[in-house]
Amino acid sequence: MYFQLSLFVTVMLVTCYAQSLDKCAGAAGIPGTPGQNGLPGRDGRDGMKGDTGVPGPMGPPGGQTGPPGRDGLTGPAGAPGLQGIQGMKGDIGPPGLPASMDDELQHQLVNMNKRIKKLEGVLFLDGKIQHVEEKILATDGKEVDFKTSKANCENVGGSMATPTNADENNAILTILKQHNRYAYLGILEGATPGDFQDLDGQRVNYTNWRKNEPSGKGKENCVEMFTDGTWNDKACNQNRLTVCEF
Ligand SMILES: [Ca+2]
Repeated sequence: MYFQLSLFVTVMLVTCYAQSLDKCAGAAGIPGTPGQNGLPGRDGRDGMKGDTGVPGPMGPPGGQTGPPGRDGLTGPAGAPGLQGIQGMKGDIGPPGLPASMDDELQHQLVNMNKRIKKLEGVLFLDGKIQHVEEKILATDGKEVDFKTSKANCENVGGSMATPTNADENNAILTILKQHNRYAYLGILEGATPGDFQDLDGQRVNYTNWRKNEPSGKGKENCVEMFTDGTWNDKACNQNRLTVCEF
């Protein structure tokens, strides 16, 4: 601005000098004050759209949780659990019909009895068993000592044959004759020599000793039956035919 004002005064002085010295006698006026700045111009038009910027850095951990994933495959079966506590005892059921009044049960019992008798007949016919009253006698055909013979009979639910009368003695004798062997009986000598007892410890009432037997005087604690049905006291370690009663 100052430069423009100086230039203006200089031009006026030169002009005056060129026309006439009289007409340029007055002094130059005081320069006016600078004008005020104009108003700001209007906004220009929008420029062109810029390029897409580079992706920003990954955010800090702890962002929002994503949606749940799908269910995984079924795992192997677990170990069995502990056994539960035993349940309470149930109530007593209603009273049943007395067996004597149950016609169906009675019918079945009669048929079962008939069936058993038939089977006994088959076994007797084949020489497999002897029976006296309710007692059935049979052998496994093996000759063993007293202890083994006793165990063999008990293992099949019976006991060593122990005759309590002549009929039972004869039934055992029939088996001995079939095999032509002697057999131990279910009788043992007690603590007192000559005191022979059955395997329940009861003194035997029926005996069939051979003449001059028993002769062991406490040294022969077992009893064997000969093939004529008579008895003899004998050591227990001999091998004799096993005959059991059921
Ligand atoms: Ca003897």
